[in-house]
Amino acid sequence: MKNGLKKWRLLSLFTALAFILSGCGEPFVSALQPAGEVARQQYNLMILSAVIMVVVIIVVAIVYIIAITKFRRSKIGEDVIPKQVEGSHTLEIMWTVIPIILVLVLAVPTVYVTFALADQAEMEEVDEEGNRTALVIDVRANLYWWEFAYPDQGIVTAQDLVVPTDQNVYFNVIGHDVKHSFWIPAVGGKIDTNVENVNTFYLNFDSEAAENVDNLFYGKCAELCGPSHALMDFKVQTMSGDEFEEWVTAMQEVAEEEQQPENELQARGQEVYQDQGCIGCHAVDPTQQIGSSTGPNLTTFGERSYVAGILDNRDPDLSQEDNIKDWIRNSDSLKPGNKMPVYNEDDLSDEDLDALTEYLMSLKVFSE
Ligand code: HEC
Ligand SMILES: [Cu+2]
Repeated sequence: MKNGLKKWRLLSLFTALAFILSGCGEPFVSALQPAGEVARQQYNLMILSAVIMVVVIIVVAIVYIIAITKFRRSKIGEDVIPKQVEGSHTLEIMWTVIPIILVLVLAVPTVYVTFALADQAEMEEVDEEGNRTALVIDVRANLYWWEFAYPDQGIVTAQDLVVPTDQNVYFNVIGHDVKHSFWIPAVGGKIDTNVENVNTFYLNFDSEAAENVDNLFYGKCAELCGPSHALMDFKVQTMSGDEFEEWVTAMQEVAEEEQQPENELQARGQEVYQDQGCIGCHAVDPTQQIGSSTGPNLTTFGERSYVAGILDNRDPDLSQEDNIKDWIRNSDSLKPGNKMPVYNEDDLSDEDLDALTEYLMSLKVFSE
């Protein structure tokens, strides 16, 4: 009975694990389906070390099984002492040399790739006019949202990182409040976003792999940072180099010519936005300095795939409109401990919420 119970427990543990791990296989968030050169090199290292470990385990298990079956007392007799191998030169050389070879096979590519991926010389390269040629993005992690600035382009966005495919993209990462970690599992990383220093690394996004996932990768905070750590998600929108240039231009144009409401409802929503003090924490100007507002920049909010990184706008059962209203009314229960106030019916009437939502959905720069 006791034995049966134990087995049953083990079985349920494996069942639960199988369920949990089956969530890891999605190509937009799986480190096991690398979607760029950096991820591929990291993946190869993982496979190499896993293979070496498995080979070692198999060899040791075989030797162990031989030892306990072949040399059983019941088999070879009570008083027999098998041949002793103490001091055997051949054996000692074997179990010294083989591990050294294995460690070298593991160490050489690991050190090589580590240094290659840490090489940021390209980040300093400039063209004849002295402009940096590589794309550099500043990342600032906040409890529990992400801000992305393009210093050479003079624009800022949040929650949805926008990047071109098939080129190296350099990241300077910092944390605003506590330590977080910037991780796009399918594309590489992770890297700590420290409060006291800037960390730098690069990634590249493969256009074919990006097409496979509808140009949307998932990013995560990978350092336990507070009650909503698991909800500190961001998304990565990928596009071709040319399209990216167009996106940058569109962003820069919005900065010069503010987004204007297109109808009465949106205009009413914009008023509500100002009256309610949303503007105190959220900019709708893409040229705001990184870190200058206490909430995500909303210039491209209408184009985001998710609200607050967690409510899927593409969900057929819930529209973007529902998600926005849900967030404004219940942000605290959706993301416990986040820094946005909750607006209930006393603060914000249903009519005002309708208008406000309409206005927020109209905040677009690229897709019309
Ligand atoms: C005290 C500052 C503050 C005020 C005031 C505030 N917010 Fe926020 N808001 C935040 C923060 C911080 C977040 C990010 C929350 C998170 O994801 O952890 C946020 C997130 C959001 C998001 C999701 C953004 C995204 O990119 O997905 C929306 C939409 C939003 N706020 C709308 C509003 C509206 C509308 C108002 C006014 C009625 C408002 N906020 C007032 C701080 C504020
Ligand atoms: Cu975190």
